[in-house]
Amino acid sequence: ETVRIIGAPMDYGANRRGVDMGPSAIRYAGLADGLEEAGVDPIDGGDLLMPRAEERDPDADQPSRGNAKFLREIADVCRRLGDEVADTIADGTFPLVLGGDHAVAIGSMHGSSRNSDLGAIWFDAHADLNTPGTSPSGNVHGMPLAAALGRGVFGEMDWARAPGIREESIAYVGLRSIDERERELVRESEMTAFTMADIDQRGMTSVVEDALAVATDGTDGIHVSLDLDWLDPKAAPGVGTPVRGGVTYREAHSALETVSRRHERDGVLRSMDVVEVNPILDEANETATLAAELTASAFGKRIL
Ligand code: DIR
Ligand code: MN
Ligand code: MN
Ligand code: MN
Repeated sequence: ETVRIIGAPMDYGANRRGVDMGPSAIRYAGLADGLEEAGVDPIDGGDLLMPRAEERDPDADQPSRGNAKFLREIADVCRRLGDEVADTIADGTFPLVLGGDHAVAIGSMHGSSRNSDLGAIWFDAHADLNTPGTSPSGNVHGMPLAAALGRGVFGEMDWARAPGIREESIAYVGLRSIDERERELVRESEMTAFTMADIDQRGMTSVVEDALAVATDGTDGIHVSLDLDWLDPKAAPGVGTPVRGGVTYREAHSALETVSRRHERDGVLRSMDVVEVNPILDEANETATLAAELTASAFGKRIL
């Protein structure tokens, strides 16, 4: 299969600068070689162009912006990214989106679900269910799932709801940091939430098999969104919002190998994001290297 790498060097959605260098760092860490070793054919679609955050006003006025920062800039990038993801799929190619902060997932899920029912697996420490009205931080990287599900009002980005995504087809894996307003939503929603405690009790492979069952049930394919802060900060120090008690290096590989085994069997994977790598906060590009390795695992790279 052919994988098209789409760089989305966006850092409007996180309050730490540097995540815009993620796509460069992940490429430098050997992403294309890893994908070739996994047996897929990578092509590099380059990076989406966007203004630097310093050139823009995070609080520019627009109706129903709430406290969301850079909403206009994020809307512009996500609209273009959505089109590129949809075109990539229409060409019979797999879109692999490199962030940038997690707000890019608004674009990738919109593009990936335009003509089909899409499930999603959210590998993240966080629930990403805040809205411009509820977010404690105003950072849109904590809101992409709310936007994709049509929850909350996102100013002029009122198109953000991903057309083919339903709550019951979404599974979280590895949750451990949830804001007060999000906790209620996760409990009440029809989404399936596997927390770190579930991984402790049941092991990663079994949890991810269940997450795959949720995301593939009644859908045409799945989106995998991999936020590197899912991992423990010891394994992935280069992220803006580290949370201790995360997934280990081996558990992470096991999770993505489980996804790839299912994909090899019945081609379930439709699109993927790899987000939140921040090279400024990293140690010798370790987190970008891990991001590249985990992506290769998702596409079938094995030890033997
Ligand atoms: C936090 C952080 N819940 C927020 N979210 C992150 O700002 O809404 N998501 N880092 O991955
Ligand atoms: Mn996230
Ligand atoms: Mn359908
Ligand atoms: Mn996160």
